[in-house]
Amino acid sequence: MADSNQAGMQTSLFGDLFSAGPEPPEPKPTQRPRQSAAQRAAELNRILSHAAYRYYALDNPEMTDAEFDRLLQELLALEAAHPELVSPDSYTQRVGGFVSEQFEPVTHAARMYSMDDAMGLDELDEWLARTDEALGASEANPVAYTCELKIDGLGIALTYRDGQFVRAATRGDGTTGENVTANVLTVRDVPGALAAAGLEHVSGRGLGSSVEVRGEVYMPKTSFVRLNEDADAAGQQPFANPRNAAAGSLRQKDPKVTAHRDLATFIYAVADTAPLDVTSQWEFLLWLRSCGFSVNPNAKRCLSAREVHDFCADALAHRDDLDYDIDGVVVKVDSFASQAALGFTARAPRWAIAYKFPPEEKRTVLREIRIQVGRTGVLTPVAEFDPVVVAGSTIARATLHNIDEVRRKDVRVGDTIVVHKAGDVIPEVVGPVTEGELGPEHEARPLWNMPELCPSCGSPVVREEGEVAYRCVSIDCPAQASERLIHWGSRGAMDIDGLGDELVGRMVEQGLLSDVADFYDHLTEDALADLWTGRMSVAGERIVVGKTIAHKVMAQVEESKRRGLAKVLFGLGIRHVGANVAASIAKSFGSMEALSSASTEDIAAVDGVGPKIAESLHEFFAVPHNLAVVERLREAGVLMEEEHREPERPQTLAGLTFVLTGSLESMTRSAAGDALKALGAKVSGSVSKKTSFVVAGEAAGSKLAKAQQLGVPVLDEDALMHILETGEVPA
Ligand code: 3B8
Repeated sequence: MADSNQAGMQTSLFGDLFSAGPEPPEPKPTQRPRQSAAQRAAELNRILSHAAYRYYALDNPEMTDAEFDRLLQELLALEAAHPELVSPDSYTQRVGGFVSEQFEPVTHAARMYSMDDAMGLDELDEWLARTDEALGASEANPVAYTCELKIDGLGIALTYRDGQFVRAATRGDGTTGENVTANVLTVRDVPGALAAAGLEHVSGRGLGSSVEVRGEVYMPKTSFVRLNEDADAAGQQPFANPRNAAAGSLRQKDPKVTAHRDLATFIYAVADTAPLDVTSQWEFLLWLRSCGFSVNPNAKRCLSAREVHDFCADALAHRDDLDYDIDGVVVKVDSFASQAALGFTARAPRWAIAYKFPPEEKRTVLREIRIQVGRTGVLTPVAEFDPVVVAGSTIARATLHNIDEVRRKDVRVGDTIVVHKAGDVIPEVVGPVTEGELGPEHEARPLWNMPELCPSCGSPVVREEGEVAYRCVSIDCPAQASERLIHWGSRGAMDIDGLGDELVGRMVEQGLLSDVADFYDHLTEDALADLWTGRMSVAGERIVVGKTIAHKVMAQVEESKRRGLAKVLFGLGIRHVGANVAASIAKSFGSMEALSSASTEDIAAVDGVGPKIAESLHEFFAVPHNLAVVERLREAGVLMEEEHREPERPQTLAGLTFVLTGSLESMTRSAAGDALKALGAKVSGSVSKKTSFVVAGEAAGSKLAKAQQLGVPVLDEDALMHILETGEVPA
């Protein structure tokens, strides 16, 4: 941590970047039918509990945060007016969150509270006034408040024993969380040990030299976008927002998967402040930094409501400049002594409040639901609406994912709709506006339906049992062909520069391309240049332009031959095979030859590859047309080996020939063969005098007999494992 950073925290590190803007509008209340207060409270409790379950336990919210907050506020107001309605099991008395059964439960050193929300600056002012009064503030002696950005991540508790990181747990229900230590170990900014500078300020007294710090785990927006691009390319469902992506990543059963996700933390609290020789939140943040934790630099110690307001306005104005989502500002009484004096209610500290930003939602008109045909033939409905500016950029379309989503949201062409950006990044349709006059208009519009024919090729569309997606299964659907070819040339795949969507579309239309091998054995520079010539009017230069572009594209095509197996595999657009999966597989098999003859089990044995992916690859290689395309790629000189096979093991078995027979317990024969080859050995299918060793598994037959007859040494599975581990053959 640099000293300049510490100094910078005295005044917001946003510095001059910030300028105060107009106050945000208050959210509008919704209309609803008359009900008794008790009925409404019961209903709100039911809705909120269900929504919280979807949000916390399933990572699959079905309500916007804004809607949730509004309902919670309504319940709080109702209970304030009718105190008899407050029961111990009311949602307002709960900390929120659920404990999942997948991970071992962990009891927090002290309850992890959540905070009360302030839904507008007025509510924030009320809280500030109340708190000032409770602490006996005066003009001469103002209360200091520390303002922090409210990170929209997942609450996490990190335990250090004797200065060493030993455990990480999610917030859970506030009392009990989930043990996610193995996954958090892969988060790069979580220190493995507390820095000595920090330990100097901890007395061993009372805490058994154990410290539990708290903060948020989040996924940077840029990493979230990349992750979703990969998911999309692999035909997988994208995450709705960075928070869900972080939750999904943190709750992976396999930490290796988490390790490939870019997660980060901001730490801001501790379970027990007593053993620390710091006396305020401000000093505490500095202490956290000196320990080596990531502490958000955009914090400020404020001495008046005015300063707190300015901080909130600055945060709102600059939220788009940050690479992580924030959903408000946390205002805390700075002094630990004052915090202790104020204490806690049943659900939250009295000394802190979460000022929530007004939701950035806009209204617009849904003009069309267009169908996009992807490279796997999936038909995706896309909402096309009048352009609106949301969270700093203009949006005009948003995916509706599938027909179920269209039905769930019940959007109809012509509706006035509410749109926002999920995670401040991805345009999303929230739903139709059905209040007032717009309600009957909405009801009068017809429901939208998936087309029965593919809009690109006119073939009938099918929906397989148990699948949400409708697909065009025609093999000569031009939309699919174009998408596949565009994908092949995309940056993560073969990286063929200059290959725009429009150009590919035209090449397909003109019959220059229909599959990826055509790039290498069919497409010619002249034919490509003719695309422009053919569209020529009278201007002679356009021929030259065509020739220049054609030359460049063909040079790129030639260059792309050397990208290697991982890129080829990803480029082929095999279902479920994203860039990361392709890289692991390429590394593990080394060649297309080895992969195409591998069994599903062999493939599934690769780190990070599940049975679904293995099955999909196996299916791909079972289709003759696909094999033919791969063969043509090979003949055209496209490299289908992975050159960077790391870690390269010493070739200690060079010159030796192995024959594998019978079935092995710990791996398949083919995987064992690859492992031997990785050490430089040759693997043969038949035993001869030249065979160095025969490895005999269970139920070995004629090959074992032949080996014994020829006097070829026979090894059992244990001996094989020893060779694979050490790289050495028995004397
Ligand atoms: C007390 C203090 C909860 C929180 C807190 O960025 C408490 O301080 C809390 F009971 O949840 N999301 C923050 C953030 C969250 C909390 C906090 N400070 N900066 C956040």
